[in-house]
Order: sequence, then C-alpha cells, then structure tokens
Amino acid sequence: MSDFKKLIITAAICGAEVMKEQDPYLPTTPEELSDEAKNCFDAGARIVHLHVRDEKGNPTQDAEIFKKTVSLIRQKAPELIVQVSTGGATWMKPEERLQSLESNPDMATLSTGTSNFGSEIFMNTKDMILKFAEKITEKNIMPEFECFEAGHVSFAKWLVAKGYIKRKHYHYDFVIGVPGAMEASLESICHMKNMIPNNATWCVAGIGRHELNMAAIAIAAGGHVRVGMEDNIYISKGVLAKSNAELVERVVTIAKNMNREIATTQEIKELFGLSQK
Ligand code: KMH
Ligand code: ZN
Repeated sequence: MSDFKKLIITAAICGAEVMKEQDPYLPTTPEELSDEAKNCFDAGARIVHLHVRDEKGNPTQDAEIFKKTVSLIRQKAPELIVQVSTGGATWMKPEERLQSLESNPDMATLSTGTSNFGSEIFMNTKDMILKFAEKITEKNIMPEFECFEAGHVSFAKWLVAKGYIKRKHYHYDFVIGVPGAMEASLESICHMKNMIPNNATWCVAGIGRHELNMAAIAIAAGGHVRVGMEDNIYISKGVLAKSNAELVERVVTIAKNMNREIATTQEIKELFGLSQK
C-alpha cells in the first residue's frame, strides 16, 4: 500500500440507480452535473465519478452526453480529475457501457468481477474485463479498479501481473454495502486493503447508511473516500442531502478534525501519473 498521506476525495454525484422522483436534488442534466461537480471541487473533492442521464433523466452511456458534460466540467472546474463510469447500469450491454471512454476522461472505472447488485446482477465476465482493460489502455486513461467483492481485488492484481494494465500507480475503490455483495464493515476494509500492492492507494465507497462510517474508517486508516448521491442520498436519518457538496463537506470536516490534509489535484496527478487532458 502506498504511503501517500493526504486524503483523496471522490464525489460520485449521480450514478445510475437513484431517480429524481426519489431525490429532487439529484443532478442529471449536463448543466446540473457540471455545476455540482464544480461545487464538489470547491468543497474538497478532487475526482468526480461521472454517470450521465438522457433528456428523460434515465441512465445512459451516450458518448455525446458524456462529451458535453465532461467539457462543461472542464470549463467550470479545470482542476477536477474526471473519472467516467464504464459500469453504467446493470442492464446495459458492454458496447454501450464503453461509450463513456469517448469523452477523453482522465480516469475510468474498471469493475474487476461480477457481483450481486440488489435483486440484479452486475455482470463483468473475464472477456468483458479484458476488453474494457484494452480500450482503457489504448486511450491512455487511468483505470480505477471497482471492487465489490474481495475476489475483485485479486482479479485486478491478476490483470496487472499479466500485463493487461501497466501503470506506475493503481487506485482501488472498495464499494461495500451493496445489498447481496460484500458487507460494509471494518473487517471487509482491512481484508481488502491488505491485499493491494505497494504502488496502490485504496478508497472506500460505503453504500447507503454505511457511507459515513466507512468514510470515517478509511480516513482513520490512511485510505481515501468516495461519497455522493450515487451511493447515499441522506445527510442524516430520513433527511436528504441538499447537494453532493454537502456530503463532501462532511468528509472534509472529519478529515480536518483528524489532521488529514486534503490532497491537491497536482499531487494526485503526480501520484497517478496523469497527463494534462
Ligand atoms: N451502476 C452500477 C451497476 C461504475 O460506475 O463503474 C455500476 C457502477 C460501477 O456504478
Ligand atoms: Zn458508478
């Protein structure tokens, strides 16, 4: 595990599951998403994890909508690292999911295994993962390994060992607390973090009510944090967060109280080996 000390906060501002009917504060249009991304950057997030929606507010991986949104984010928050989702939604086909890579992002997610996802299955077969890894590598995009299960960490390491992904540094995201997949607990985090190599950092995305506790554990244990409406829409029991920035601000407050400094974009770019986009 890398000894990079400062905290890297990722804001997952929209996702593919929450709908406006459930949460009127959810940003969905390119304008709303880019405004939200900028506000999250101002609050302390340095990476935005991005999904987009169509005109009706439904999840899509449409290349043009991604391009428009990424371009607006770059205008409004040029220092924000843009990470697009290649996970999309559980019902999307691989070709559809890959379209987000057309938007010239800094980073893209790479899910390294199949998992239960509530009453659905989030499918990532070996062939799919190899294809996604190839496309991500071809475009010189940095992958973030999305691990919903401990075995996904093992598969990410296998991808590196076999030379499918070659980077100077790797960033793992432990997505824990998805119903049916790996539970959100201190033990899950310890188990997964102990599996990652030296040239890697780890981040935790606790789902639903687990977001806050898992973030606090990650901050205390030297990990990094993902928060946002993709993972959790509440600021306290039954009370909706009014913005993604509110969720980021809460993490920043915890970090400051624990003397964990927030990493700058430049520090993260150097660590990750990201070039100017
Ligand atoms: N929406 C989930 C099925 C990712 O962004 O890479 C998958 C997901 C992972 O959100
Ligand atoms: Zn996502």
